[in-house]
This record gives sequence, C-alpha cells and structure tokens, in this order.
Amino acid sequence: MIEDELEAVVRAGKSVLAGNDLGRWTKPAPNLYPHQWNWDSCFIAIGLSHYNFDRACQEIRSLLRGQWSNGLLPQIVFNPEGDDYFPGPDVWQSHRSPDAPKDVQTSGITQPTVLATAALSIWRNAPDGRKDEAKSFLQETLPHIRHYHQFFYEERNPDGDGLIVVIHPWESGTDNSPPYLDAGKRVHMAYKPQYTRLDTRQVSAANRPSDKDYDLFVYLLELMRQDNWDQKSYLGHAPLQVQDVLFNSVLCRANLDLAAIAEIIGQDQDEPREWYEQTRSALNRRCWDDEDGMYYDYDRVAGRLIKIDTIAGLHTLYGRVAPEDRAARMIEVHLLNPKLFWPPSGYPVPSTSLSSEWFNPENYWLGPVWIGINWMLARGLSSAGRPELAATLTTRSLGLVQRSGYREYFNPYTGQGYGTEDFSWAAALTIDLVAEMGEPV
Ligand code: 9WN
Repeated sequence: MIEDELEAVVRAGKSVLAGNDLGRWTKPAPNLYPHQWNWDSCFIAIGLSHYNFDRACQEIRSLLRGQWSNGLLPQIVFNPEGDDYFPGPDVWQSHRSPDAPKDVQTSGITQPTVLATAALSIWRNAPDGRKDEAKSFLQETLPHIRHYHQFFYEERNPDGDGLIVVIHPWESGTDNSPPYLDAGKRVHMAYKPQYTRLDTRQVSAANRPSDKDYDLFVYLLELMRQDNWDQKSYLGHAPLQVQDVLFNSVLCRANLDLAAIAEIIGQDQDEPREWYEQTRSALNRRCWDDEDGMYYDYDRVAGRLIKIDTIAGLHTLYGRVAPEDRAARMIEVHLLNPKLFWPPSGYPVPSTSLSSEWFNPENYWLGPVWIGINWMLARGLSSAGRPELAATLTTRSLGLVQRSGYREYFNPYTGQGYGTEDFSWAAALTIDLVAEMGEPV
C-alpha cells in the first residue's frame, strides 16, 4: 500500500472510532452492539493509545467500573441507554451475585483477557512528555489487572495446573467456533429456552450463529444464573467446560505483559511469571497433539481433546506458549498450508480451517477472517522470530479493510465483508498495525 492509501485507511479508522465513541467509552459497533464489551474496549484502547492518550486511559477506566469484587472483569458493561441487544441486563440479572458492582449492570461471564496488554500499550505509546502520567496510570490499573488474573487462577483453575476453564461460548470471544458447538452437543438441555433474538434483525441469519447455537448460549446463561453467578457452585456441575487454547494463550501473553508493567513501576514480577509458566506448561502438556502437530482445545467434561483445526491453536504463538520446534511445525504444516489456513489467492487467516467439515466462509467464527485475530497472529509471528511472515499478514489484513471497509468479519476467499459495518476493533487494530509498520498515525 502506498503512503496515501495508508493515510486514508487510518483516517477512516479514526472516524469509525469517533462515530462509536459515547464520551467515556466506545461501543463495538453503531447498532448491533450498543454496550461496552471487555476485549473490544481493550483493543480499542490499543488503537487510541497512538493518538489520544487521555481517551485511551478513559476507555480502560470505564471498563473497570464493571469489575466484580471477586476480580471478574465482565464480558459486557451495560449502557443504560443501549437497547436492541439480546440478552440485556434484565436477562443477566448480575445483581443476584453479591460480587457484582452495585452502580452498573454487567453480564456474569468474562472474555479473553487483553487488559494488561492494553495498559502496557498505553504506556509504550504515551507521548514523551506524558510518560509520568502513563506510569501513574499503570500504578492505578495494576491492582485491577492482578485481581482479574487472580480470578482465573482461583476460580477457574479446577485442576490446579493453571489451565483455565471457559464455561460459556460467549466467554471465549469466538462464540460459535466449532469446538464450542461440538462440546455443546454433549450438553443435555432440560428445557428449550424461550427468548427473542434481535441480532438477526440487523444482520443476515446466514452470517450469524444458528438458532440452535443461541438455544445453547441462552440455556447455559440461565443455568449459571440459577446459581446466582457463584463460580464454585457452578463449576461443580457445569455441563460445558472448555480449556480453550486461544483463551489460555491470550492469558499467557497478558501475564507477561503484567510482569512488564510490574517491572516498569518497580514491583515484584514473580507472581505473573509463575502464572505464565503454569499455563504455558499445562497447554503444552494437555493440548498439544503430536500426530497432527497442532494444539487443540480440551473438553474437560468429556475428558478429551476436541480435534478441530481452528485459529485457537495458532494463538500459542501470540501467547509465547509453543516451543520453537512446535511453532515451526505448526506454521509450516497448518498456518501456511493453502488447504488449511492460507488461501493462496484469498485472505488469511480463516477462523476455522478451510478443510474442516465445520468450515463456512460466510458464518461468524466458522470460517471468516477477523482483524482482531490477524492482529494477534501477526504479533505471535513476530514473537516466534518470523517478522517477514508477520509483515505479509499485516499487508494482507490492510488489503482486506481497504477492499471492504471496517466490517466485522470477511470471507477468506473473496474478501467480502459481513456482520456490522464500522466495527470498532477492526478500526483500532488497523491503526495499531499501521503504527507498528513505523508509519505516522
Ligand atoms: C457476544 C462485540 C462482541 C465480541 C465477540 C463477538 C461478538 C457477541 C454477540 O461481538 O459476540 O459477546 O452478540 O455475538 O463474537 O468476540 O466481543 O464485538
């Protein structure tokens, strides 16, 4: 891309973020997602950190309003003025838990933890004259980040080995990704939940999770709600428990970033380093399949790996989980394979392998490309000593948004965009990718 084109992409990205800005935080999309989402806001803060230090800090402070007293940082902090989203606060009823905050309503589950990574970006990208303020920001946020990570190791670590369990597909951030639908098949639904979907009024049903998937999502929500969002009690009988490779890898990276934050402000780094080691080695022990040369999610209820090739396994690059030999094998055999994750004339990286029986190029997490995923994979490739591949993936991702705009997800063969328009994280992370190329933003 030439300089003018890069400039135009950045300008358009900033205008998407400004359009979705509600003053103190940013919604993920103009209409489809009217509340504040956890990992979306962290990605948004990373983009903002390049050109608006104050607003980036504010994005994170707003998100932290939703933190529970047990450390959980919820998937959604509800906007009292936001409607048209199902399930809303009346369905979640977070106030049933004594741990939930009193002054805001939230959902009762979390999302992949990008908080430490966002805070560290804010410090790194702070203008020279504002480094002291950035350091104070880290001092202010570190206890919250630590408490959030502690939540995982205390409440979601049922085997005590640091392999964190995800109990709801929405918690994974990759909602209808095939491992969740596969694990979902084993959930016995005692009744069919009654509800009305609102998402398919805005986006074609062909591009969204199916009604059957939504039955599973809502059933699991209602089941956990019956336990008043009590983690221990729910984990004792939760019918869906996935030790998700993406989720755990993102946590590994976040632990390293938390350690870096502790170092910057002169605090002890042992705890996050120890958490990182535990989760990294548990992933390598339990989730690596040596025959296939891939990491797979582990179904803790069924007691076995879910051998479906998705982007989850590739996130071990981002999390600095995969040792050199495994990383090299996974990159050659899976990532760069034109039949799996690198469509030769299309757009890498499809969320589910092109050869999987689950693959669908037009439906949500069953195949489309997501900018947030490519961003993590590009960072992962750089960490794995493959900067040239990271650069190629960045260029292809920029080509995608240039072709189709800031859509939510894209067809890996044609680049056609689907889902909402003006998707905030696509805009924010594109700005970050351009900045990482050394271009002004
Ligand atoms: C449920 C907001 C969120 C993202 C998720 C993405 C999608 C929500 C939905 O949108 O999920 O959390 O209603 O489908 O899957 O990753 O955070 O952008």
